[in-house]
Amino acid sequence: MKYHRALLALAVSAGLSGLAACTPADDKSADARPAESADEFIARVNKTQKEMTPEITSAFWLSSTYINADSQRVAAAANERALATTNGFIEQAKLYDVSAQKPETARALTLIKVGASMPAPRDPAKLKELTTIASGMEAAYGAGKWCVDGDCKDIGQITDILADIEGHSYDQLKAAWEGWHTISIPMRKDYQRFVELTNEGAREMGYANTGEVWRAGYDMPAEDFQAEADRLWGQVEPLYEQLHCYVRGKLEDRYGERGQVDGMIPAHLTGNLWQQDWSNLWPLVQPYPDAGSLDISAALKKQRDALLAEMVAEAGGMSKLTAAEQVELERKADREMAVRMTKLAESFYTGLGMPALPESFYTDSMLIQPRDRDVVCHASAWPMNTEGEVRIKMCIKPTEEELTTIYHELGHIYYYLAYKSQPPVFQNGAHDGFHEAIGDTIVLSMTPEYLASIGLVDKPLLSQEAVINAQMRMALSKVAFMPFGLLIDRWRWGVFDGSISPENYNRAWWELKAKYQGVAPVEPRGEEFFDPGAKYHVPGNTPYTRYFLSHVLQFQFYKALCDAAGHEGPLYTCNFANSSEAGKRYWAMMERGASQPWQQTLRELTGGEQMDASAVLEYFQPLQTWLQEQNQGKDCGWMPAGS
Ligand code: X8Z
Ligand code: ZN
Repeated sequence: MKYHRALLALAVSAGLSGLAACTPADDKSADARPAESADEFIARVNKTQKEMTPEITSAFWLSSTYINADSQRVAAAANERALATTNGFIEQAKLYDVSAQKPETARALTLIKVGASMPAPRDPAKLKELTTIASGMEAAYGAGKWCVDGDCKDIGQITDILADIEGHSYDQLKAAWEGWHTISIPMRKDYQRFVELTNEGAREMGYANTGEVWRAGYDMPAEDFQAEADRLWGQVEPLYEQLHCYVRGKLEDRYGERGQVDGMIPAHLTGNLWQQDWSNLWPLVQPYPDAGSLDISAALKKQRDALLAEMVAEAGGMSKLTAAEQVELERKADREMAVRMTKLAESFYTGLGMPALPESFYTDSMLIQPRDRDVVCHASAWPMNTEGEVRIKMCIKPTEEELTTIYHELGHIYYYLAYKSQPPVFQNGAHDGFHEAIGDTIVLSMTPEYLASIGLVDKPLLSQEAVINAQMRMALSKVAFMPFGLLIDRWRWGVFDGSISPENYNRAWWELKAKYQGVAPVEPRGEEFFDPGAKYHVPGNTPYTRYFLSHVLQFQFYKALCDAAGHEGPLYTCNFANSSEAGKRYWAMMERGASQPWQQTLRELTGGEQMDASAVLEYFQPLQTWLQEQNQGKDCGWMPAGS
């Protein structure tokens, strides 16, 4: 995701620095008062941001879609300039008495001072070092390959192996999982230095460390934020434990003793490199195989192959084509399929009454993986300027996971479009979890009925068994994700505050994985590895608690939009597609951007001011009951390492 670093790089997000040893409140002496009034200052920040954003986003776009030394240099230099400008703004923002300003100005001043993802040191040499390391780590991740005897696989190929649990042996899955985790070994030193440098930036602006800066961006005291996240996790933890117990049982049925490690799930057996989404275990855990197919990936692959067959027939048949021409046609089919999937997602949004995507979205986005160069395949959505020029960058394949990721990315895109009339300082999510939740809320509306309406599954059966199937499908992606969404920043907060030292990077990582997720590697992962670096958001420096919050918020949004759409009946049956009332409410919320505290924005949509996971539990109530029955008599839970 780029909005935190690109769009708002200047004034809000990319890096913060400030008056050393001086907190925002204690520097209001007359001689420190700047020449500009606060209103003039904010006007200048907005103007600068509008002017500088296109150049920065272009530099970042190039470095993510053409990984080489030149693009890294250009991106690092652009980032350096942006961060230096930001640092100046932050210093100046601290000179104003926020309480003496009109509300809009006060809000803008507050936003400038909080929530940076990359607090940058003031020392120019260190700033340059920081941006060089940042560009280098992201590029190393994007270009990462696992090579055996000169045969190299990229993240897409490795992902495909792990996802296909039926088609690979236990040892093949293990080799692929370990293979990807070789790419981050060289990042360890850089990451350590990155932590030192951003911590210095954080301290210069009056925070204890980078983690505290991250926690300060939620319109509540930074010191209360961890407890808030813990409270939400406490609400869903029992549901997660039931899902864990059931899935582990299925793995033990399949793999015997090797299907668990001290009650934990082996890291290479969840169908996903990071164990964050278990959807690919569907063939193993599907509750009622005869209660209707939900195999969306198969339907998408079939469509893509049909497209190719059409193209081949048009060209006079396969025998008329050279090998090179065949490859070209395959690419064309891949691209057309990616466009088709994107338009499907777009049609959900336009069906709610939101605008069609601008033409440039389709001409300028990167939808499939290029063949001739390395790119960062990790999906992201980009506001290229402050006026609604938007793109996504993905390596789309015809799978269910990719389809839902498109819906997710378009959530970011429509948020950008909705708040583009706000001044640039307010062009952001109410908080970062809101940004992540927009598209996922739509994904919750992808019920079997909706999927049937777009021709991806057969008309669903209306049995209790079909309900449990549908619930399991959602839980494998949503519930399985939650502890993962929490633990990444538990690790980083510890790294930033020094409680996790470089000698313990990997040990601490696996302790947290054990504690929250109940997953474990089947062989020791010592400090010769740097496993956190094998997850994009660590080298990419994207804060991650946003995704945890999003997984709570999206159920609250969903419930509110279902109410708006006049839905009756159990929450999990709601599909608000084509409801203009739901669309209106959603858009009105999105238009606010960051112009007011998120609590107020949440109230306008849902009636409440608190994040609350009770909608998650309401949604999954049938599955939770079912899981409890299935797990009866089983020895659920696990023994985390070190306990
Ligand atoms: O990074 C993403 C999006 C871009 S903001 C593709 N997500 C997280 C991840 O992949 O780890 C979406 C779900 C969680
Ligand atoms: Zn996202």
